[in-house]
This record gives sequence, C-alpha cells and structure tokens, in this order.
Amino acid sequence: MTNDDDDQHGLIILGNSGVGKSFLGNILLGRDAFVHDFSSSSVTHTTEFQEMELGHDTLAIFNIPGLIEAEQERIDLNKKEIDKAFAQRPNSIVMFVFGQQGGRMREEDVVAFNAINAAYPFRPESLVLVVNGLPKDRPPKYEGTTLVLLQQLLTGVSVNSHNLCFLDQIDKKDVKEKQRLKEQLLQVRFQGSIRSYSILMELYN
Ligand SMILES: Nc1nc2c(ncn2[C@@H]2O[C@H](COP(=O)(O)OP(=O)(O)OP(=O)(O)O)[C@@H](O)[C@H]2O)c(=O)[nH]1
Ligand SMILES: [Mg+2]
Repeated sequence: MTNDDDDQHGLIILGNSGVGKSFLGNILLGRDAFVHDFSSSSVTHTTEFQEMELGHDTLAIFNIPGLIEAEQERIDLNKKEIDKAFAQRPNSIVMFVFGQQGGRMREEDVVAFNAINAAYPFRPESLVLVVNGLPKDRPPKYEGTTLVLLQQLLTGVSVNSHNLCFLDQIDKKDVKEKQRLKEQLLQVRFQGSIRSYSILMELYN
C-alpha cells in the first residue's frame, strides 16, 4: 500500500437525520456495520468509520451524524467531520442523501443541503446527490421533473443526470433487493471523476 493521495479513497455520507445514511452505508458495505433504526430522534451521533479492502487500496466510508435543517450546531459539527474525513482520505466523494414524502422534495432537505454547501462548498466532481426511499412504481416522468426542480432549489451546484441518483425503497430482508439497490447506487456516473467512479465500480464488482 502506498501513501499517495490518489490511493486514499473515501465516501462521505451526508444528509438530514433519518434519510437512510446508515442504511445506505450498510448496503454499500454489504454488511450491517452502521446502526440504522426507525426512530423518532436521530440515531448516529458521532462519525462512524468503516473501511474495506479494494485490491491493494481501501475505501473508507464516513457515516456523518445527520443534519437538522440549518441548525448551526450540526452544520459546524458536519463541517469539522467533513474536514477530518478529507484529511484522512483526500480522494473522497461526498454523497448527500435526500428523503421525500409522497414523492415531494422536502423543504428541510433543501435547506440542509444549501446550508452545508454554503458552509463547505463541495467540488462538483466529488459530489453525488441521492433521493432515497422511492416507490418502485413511481411515474416515468418523476425523475426528470425532480431533476429540474432540484436544479431550481439547490444553490451553487450543478444538478444533472450524472450526479443525481434515485433509489427504490426496498424490503430490507430481501437479499436480492439489497444487491439491486447497491447496483442502482453504483450506476451513478460521477461527473469528471473517473478515478472515483472506478473505485466505486471496483467496490461493486
Ligand atoms: N425498508 C427500507 N428501509 C429503509 C430504506 N432506506 C432507509 N430505511 C430505513 O429508514 C430508517 C432511517 O434510516 P437510518 O439509516 O437510520 O437514517 P440516518 O440518515 O442514518 O439517520 P441519523 O443517524 O439519525 O442521521 C431506518 O429504519 C432504515 O432502515 C429502504 O430503502 N428500505
Ligand atoms: Mg445514521
């Protein structure tokens, strides 16, 4: 193993409390390493870190405590934790997870994204946006109209079909569905970040 920055891969998972960050981290890892729960209050309170081997390299997954809209305390904590994660793994991708309610984008996620992106501007090539928990029978036009809406609502970021990913709500006891979700997640084409993309493809393969 070398100490080159290029080999220090990471995935930093961000988003409001309860959108499924820990759940998705586990899907990527292929094991239940992060605690995830149906809960009325936030579950992950300190950054959790899991590492997996990828050939001669490793991929670190940073599961950051959830944001609560624009709550300053959480923004400050997230900023610090994102900084630490990038220091440990300079070649990291940030994955911001949105929830939704009946397909509607939630104001709280838009507010949280704009607040954290203003406090810690993400480089476009290292940012991936995910909408989680969607019904599988959503209308065909849902994804296109949501993309246009997010382009209008999110400030200081380019939203496009390469960095936006729509994920199905799955039955978490169904191994095949979990595998399919992992595949779906990894189908995101990471704009301008061939290196990062190839890492995730390695993770998938
Ligand atoms: N069945 C199913 N449950 C999901 C899915 N996505 C998220 N969940 C559930 O949603 C709940 C909240 O998810 P968590 O992963 O705990 O949320 P979080 O974003 O980590 O929340 P904090 O740790 O509080 O920031 C859990 O019960 C997850 O299992 C999905 O696709 N299918
Ligand atoms: Mg969590």
